[in-house]
Amino acid sequence: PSETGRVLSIQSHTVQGYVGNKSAVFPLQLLGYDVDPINSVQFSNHTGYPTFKGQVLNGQQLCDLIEGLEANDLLYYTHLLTGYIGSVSFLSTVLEVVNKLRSVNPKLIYVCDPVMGDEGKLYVPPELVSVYREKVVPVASMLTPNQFEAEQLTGFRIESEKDGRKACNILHAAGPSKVVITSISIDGNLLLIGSHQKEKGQLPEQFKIKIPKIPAYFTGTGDLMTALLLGWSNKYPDNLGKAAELAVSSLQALLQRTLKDYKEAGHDPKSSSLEIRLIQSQDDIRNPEVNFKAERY
Ligand code: ATP
Ligand code: PLP
Ligand code: PXL
Repeated sequence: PSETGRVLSIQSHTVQGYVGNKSAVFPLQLLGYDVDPINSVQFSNHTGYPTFKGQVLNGQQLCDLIEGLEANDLLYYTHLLTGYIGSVSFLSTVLEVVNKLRSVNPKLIYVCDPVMGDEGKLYVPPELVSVYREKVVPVASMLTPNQFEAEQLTGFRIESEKDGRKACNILHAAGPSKVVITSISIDGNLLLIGSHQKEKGQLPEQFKIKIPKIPAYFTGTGDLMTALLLGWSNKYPDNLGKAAELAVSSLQALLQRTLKDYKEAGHDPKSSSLEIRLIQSQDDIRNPEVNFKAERY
C-alpha cells in the first residue's frame, strides 16, 4: 500500500544516538512520509547516560515556529506525532497546535505517545498526568501508552489481559478510536494489546501480540514503535492488527540486530542501555518479514 502523508513530529533531538525524533523521522521517511521535525529539546545524548548537556525549547518558542509556518500557509499536515514532553507549559502549547492544525485540516490524525514513565516510576513532573488525562487524551486519534502509562490515564491497575482490554475501552470512551498498549508484562513476557473502535459506542475490535522479552534494556524503542504504528496504521486504516504485526516485526528484527552487534563487539547487553541499530535495520523497516501475528479476541 502506498498511502502516505505529511507528519509534524514534535519530539526530542539527541546529537548522538536514537531517541525521539532521531528514532521516528528516518523510519517514517523510509515508509514514504514527508516528516517535518520540531525538536522539543536538543541534547548531546539521551538522559540515561551519566550526564547530558543541551537546550530545551519552551512553549513560546514552539508557538513562534508554528506562527512562522502559518504565516506562509504551511500548516497543512495529515498527522501530528508527539512523544516525550517535559513540562506543562510545553504540553499546553501542543494542545494549541492540535487545534490550529485541525482548523487547517479537520481530518488531522493526532498520534500521541503519552510518555510519563515506566515500571512504576514517573519520569515527568506529576502535574503532567492530569493534563494528559483531561486535555490530551480527548483530542488524540491514536494513543500508544505502555502499561504504566495506561494505568496512570485510567486510574486502575493492569494485571491481566482482561485488564488491558478494559483499559483500552476506558480510553476509547475518553477519545481515541485507536489504542495500542505497547507492552504489558505478564509472566516475564510482553504482550501488546491493540484496540480499534470503528464507530463511537460500538464494541472495539481487539487483538494481542505476544512478544518474548529480550534480556536487555533498549532506549528509543517506544518512540520507534509509535512512529511505525503511525506509518503502518495509515496504510491499513481498517486493520490495526495488521499494522501492529508489521510494526512489531520490524522492531523485533531491529532489536535482534542490535543485540547481535553488541555481543559481537564484546559487550554485555545487560550492563547498560543499548543504542538501537536503526540505520542498519532499514530493510526490516521498509519490508518487514511478518514473524509476529496478531491474535483476535
Ligand atoms: P513509551 O514510554 O514511549 O510509551 P514503552 O515503554 O512502551 O514506550 P518500550 O518499553 O521501549 O516503550 O517498548 C516499546 C516496544 O519495544 C514494545 O512493544 C516491544 O515490542 C519492544 N521492546 C522493548 N524492549 C524490549 C525487550 N527487552 N524485549 C522485547 N521487546 C522489547
Ligand atoms: N527514561 C527517561 C529518563 C526518559 O526521559 C524517557 C523518555 O521518554 C524514557 C526513559 C523512555 O524511553 P522509551 O520511549 O524507550 O520507553
Ligand atoms: O525515548 C525517550 C527519550 C526521549 N527524549 C529524551 C530521552 C529519552 C530517553 O532516554 O532521554 C531526551
